[in-house]
Amino acid sequence: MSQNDSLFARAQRSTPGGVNSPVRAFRSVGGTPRFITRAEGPYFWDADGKRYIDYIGSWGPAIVGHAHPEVIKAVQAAAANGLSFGAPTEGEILMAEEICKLVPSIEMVRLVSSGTEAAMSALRLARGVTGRDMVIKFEGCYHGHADSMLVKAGSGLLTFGNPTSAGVPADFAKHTMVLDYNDCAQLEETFSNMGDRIAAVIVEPVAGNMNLLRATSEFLQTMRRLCTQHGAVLMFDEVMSGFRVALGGAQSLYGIQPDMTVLGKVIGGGLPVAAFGGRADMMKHLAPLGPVYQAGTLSGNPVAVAAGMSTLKIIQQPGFYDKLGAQTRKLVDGLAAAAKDAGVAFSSDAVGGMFGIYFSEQVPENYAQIMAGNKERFNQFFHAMLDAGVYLAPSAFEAGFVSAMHSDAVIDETLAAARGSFAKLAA
Ligand code: KE4
Repeated sequence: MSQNDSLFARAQRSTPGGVNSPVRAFRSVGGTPRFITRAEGPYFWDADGKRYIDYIGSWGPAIVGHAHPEVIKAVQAAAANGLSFGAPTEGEILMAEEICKLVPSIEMVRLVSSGTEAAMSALRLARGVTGRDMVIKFEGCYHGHADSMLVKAGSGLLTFGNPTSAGVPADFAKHTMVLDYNDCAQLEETFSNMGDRIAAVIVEPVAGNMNLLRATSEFLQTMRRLCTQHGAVLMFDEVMSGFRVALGGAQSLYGIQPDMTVLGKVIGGGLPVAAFGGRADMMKHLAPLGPVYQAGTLSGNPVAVAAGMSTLKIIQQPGFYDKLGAQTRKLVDGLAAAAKDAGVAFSSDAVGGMFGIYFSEQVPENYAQIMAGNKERFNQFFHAMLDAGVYLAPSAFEAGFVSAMHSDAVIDETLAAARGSFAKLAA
């Protein structure tokens, strides 16, 4: 029995499913999760001592590479001064100023400890600001596990939400409408039916939780126009795309200014920092200034902020995103070429440092096309790559992530493993 097997068996005795977040359990791909002992640069090692080229990067945070010396040094220095004070620190000011500088649509920002907390708080703020209850989200987008976000498309004309999770009362879901990603007509119709009841539209402007899916410019522009016209808050959930697809996030690529933005992952550099921010006139509704309550013991934690600030400094180095984008594009184009040579139906896409791989002829343009992909083929490819020392996201419905440490040699090693893996599929 491998160390991973014995650790997994033991973990399941004390933790539901043996994991602290469901996607880590390999339920979608089958097999035994790898228990990671350490990580460095583009690599991590499992409990059996096997090295992997890592393409999840903690689901986005490890953009400068694992255990970057500058980040580790910043964390060690901060930790030596104490771990948490429950009182304000200068570091939180520096982080807030940096976020406002890098994301111009954010005039004020509140730090929290997870993307879920950031999205949940931002939605409460939008409801408080507008005095309205309805929120629109899109099928396939994930905004954390707050009750009102665990909602799937309802039946019937108005697509009122139904819970996707046990434990979520129908009443908590009924104020969430779930529409189709990239469907402008449906958005227009919904706003014309009830625009004056909509508090916010929340969207992943580059989606990464159904696999990578790009929003069309028309989709986001329609959203922006309708929210302005009807007084609804346009909220970009850039927890994943923020500082990942570009320094200014997806909003800088599309040239669209949301009213609020949700951030996470990269701004913590691997430690728990997330944030929500936007127009100052909206943010001032937050306690202690205004009537919308929100709080957090570890919000703005000094050690986590040190990791985040160090990471934000590194990604602002000249050419960082040109290089990251080039490496990611080299990866996805190389994968497509290898699949073609093997005669496997496959496509791929990349936006900045995140990518999608699809076992379908064309790059999907909506949720239905993603769902039509060959999941079994993905699972076979996932395990063939895992055996070859390449760790992809353990689900056909997740995006992948490249770091600044994924050099040409690392990408070439990955593509060699892919050629062998595609050959196995074609056999
Ligand atoms: P957290 O609460 O997991 O920090 O963030 C929730 C969240 C919110 N918004 C977006 C766009 C996100 O991608 C996420 C979290 N992403 C997943 C990756 N599919 C985290 C991985 C996991 O759940 O373990």
